[in-house]
Amino acid sequence: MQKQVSLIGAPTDIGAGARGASMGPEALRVANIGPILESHGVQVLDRGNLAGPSNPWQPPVEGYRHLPEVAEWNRLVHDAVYAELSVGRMPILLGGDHCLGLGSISAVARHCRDTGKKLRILWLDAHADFNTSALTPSGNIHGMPVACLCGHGPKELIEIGGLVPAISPKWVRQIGIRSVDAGEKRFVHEQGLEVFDMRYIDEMGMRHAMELALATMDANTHLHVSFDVDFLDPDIAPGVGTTVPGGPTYREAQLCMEMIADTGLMASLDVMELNPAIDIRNKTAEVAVDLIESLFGKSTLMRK
Ligand code: 4U7
Ligand code: MN
Ligand code: MN
Ligand code: MN
Repeated sequence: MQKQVSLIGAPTDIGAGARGASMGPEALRVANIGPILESHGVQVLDRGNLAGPSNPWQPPVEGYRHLPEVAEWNRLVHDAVYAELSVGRMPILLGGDHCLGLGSISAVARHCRDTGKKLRILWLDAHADFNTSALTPSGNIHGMPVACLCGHGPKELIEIGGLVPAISPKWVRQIGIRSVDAGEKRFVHEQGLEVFDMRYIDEMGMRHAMELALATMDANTHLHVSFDVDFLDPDIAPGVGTTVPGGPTYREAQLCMEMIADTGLMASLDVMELNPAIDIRNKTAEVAVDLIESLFGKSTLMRK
């Protein structure tokens, strides 16, 4: 059966430290995400954009910037993602900043509970996004979604998917990590997240990292990919608010996406943190769409 995909735009930078990720969904559409996926035999429905609170651009309060607005946006994302999964469609969340990974993945976790699927999450990012209000150097909630999903965060965020914690840290595989705050690092180790950082990828290669990251999946696995565009090296993807040098090259990123495609298990996707205000002629949006094509099997020509 033809794969049925729904695009959900979440135009906000409510959890970020720089303005502009709110323009991400439109930039991905301008880069032709819909038609390009259709050219790979996917049926695409663009659900348009969610409409949440505007960004008041206030300083953090008790360790969180814009907590009520972040909660509201995440509720909207949760409901939209859950609705698509419930009717058998594959949601692609077009961010928006990465705080919304919380709403998206809490919906996916709930769907997996409904259907008895085993959830695995690939978190492609320069950052671990495992801060809490006590650990965060910025108060920006886009640095906290993984911790919130694992039950470490404020009530209004951790309860969004109905069950606390929404996920176990054991279900998460992080790839491309190269910027983790001091307290956050201790917490990542303590909670036992599986992290394939850039040092690991340098030494062992992307292929080996992905083989291990994908190893425990089986036919009953729902694979969720949360793609923070700052995962990529800033040379190929300058259009993000929090660039960190030394990320995966174009070829390494392609291999990562191709190996995910080969599993045939990806059932939901977030494309986050693209910031067109910082981009150069939509180059980062285009590279993101190019990599998403590979996630949908673009490069399998030689294998079939
Ligand atoms: B992203 C940071 F301090 N760790 O918490 C923080 F370096 O979704 C960055 O991965 C978080 O882009 C980046 O503010 C969040 C910082
Ligand atoms: Mn992130
Ligand atoms: Mn990041
Ligand atoms: Mn970022």
